[in-house]
Amino acid sequence: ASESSVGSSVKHQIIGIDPGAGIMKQADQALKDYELTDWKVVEGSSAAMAAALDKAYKAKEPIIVTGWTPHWMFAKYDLKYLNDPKGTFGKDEEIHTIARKGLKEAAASAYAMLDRFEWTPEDMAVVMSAVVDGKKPEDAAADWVKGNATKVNTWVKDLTPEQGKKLKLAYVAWDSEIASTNVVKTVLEGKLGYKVEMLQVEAGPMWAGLADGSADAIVAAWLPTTHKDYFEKYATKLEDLGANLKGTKLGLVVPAYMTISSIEDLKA
Ligand code: PBE
Repeated sequence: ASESSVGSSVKHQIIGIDPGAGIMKQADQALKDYELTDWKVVEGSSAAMAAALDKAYKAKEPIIVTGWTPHWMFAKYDLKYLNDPKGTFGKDEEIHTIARKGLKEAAASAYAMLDRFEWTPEDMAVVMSAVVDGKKPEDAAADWVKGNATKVNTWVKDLTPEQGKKLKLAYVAWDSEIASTNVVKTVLEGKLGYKVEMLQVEAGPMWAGLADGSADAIVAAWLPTTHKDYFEKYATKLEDLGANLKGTKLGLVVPAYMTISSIEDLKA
C-alpha cells in the first residue's frame, strides 16, 4: 500500500464494536474475503464507535466503522455504506423475537404480545433519536408507546393481564436493541401488568442465557446471517417468533466526504 492510500490514512483500522456482535465476525471475514492482509478490526463498543465517528466527522478526517441500519447515525451524519460485492455482510436480514422454550406455558399473554410485536425502522428511529438527544431510554420508549396507541393496541388486544408476573428480557447495548427492548418492556408492564427486568449482557451470554432459561425472551436476534452461529448452537432450546423489524442492513460505513465507494477500494 502506498503512503497516500486510504489504508495509511486510517492506520489500517476499522473501528468495530463489542467482540460478540455478529458484525465483528463479518468484518473479520471481510478482511479475508477482500484480502486486506494488513488491516485490523478494532474491538470496543457501540458507544465508543459512535464517539470515534463523531470526533472524526467533526474534524473531516477519514474513518471506517462497522455500521448498521436502523441506527441514528445516518440521520445525524452524511454517511455511506461501502459496496460489498462479495456479499460478506449478508443480504436480506431481519430482527427476530426469540423466546425460551416453555414461555408460552409460563406467561401466555407475554408470549402472545412478543409474538405479535412488529414495528418499522421509522418507528425505531424515533426512539433511538430521542435517546441520542439525551432522553432516558425508558422515557423515550414511553413517549413512543403513548404516541402510537393504535399500533400498540394490536399487540395487546384481547390479552389477559398477568399482574405482577415476572419476566426477563435480555439485550445487548446496541442502540437499536436499547430502543426495542425498552418499548417491549413498557408495553408488557403498562398494558399487561408484568414486572419486567432488562438484563444488559454481551451477545454470547444473551443467547446462552435464553437457552438456559435465565432470560425469557429477546427482541435482538439478527437473522438469518448475523447471529446464525448463536441461533444454530441453541436452536433446540429456543422458539423463533419471527421478524419484529424488516429492512436492516450491515456493513462498513464511512463519511460521505471520503471518496472511496467499495470495500475493494481498501486494497489500494
Ligand atoms: N448489530 C446491531 C448487532 C446486531 C444488532 C448489528 C451491531 C450484531 O452485529 O450482532
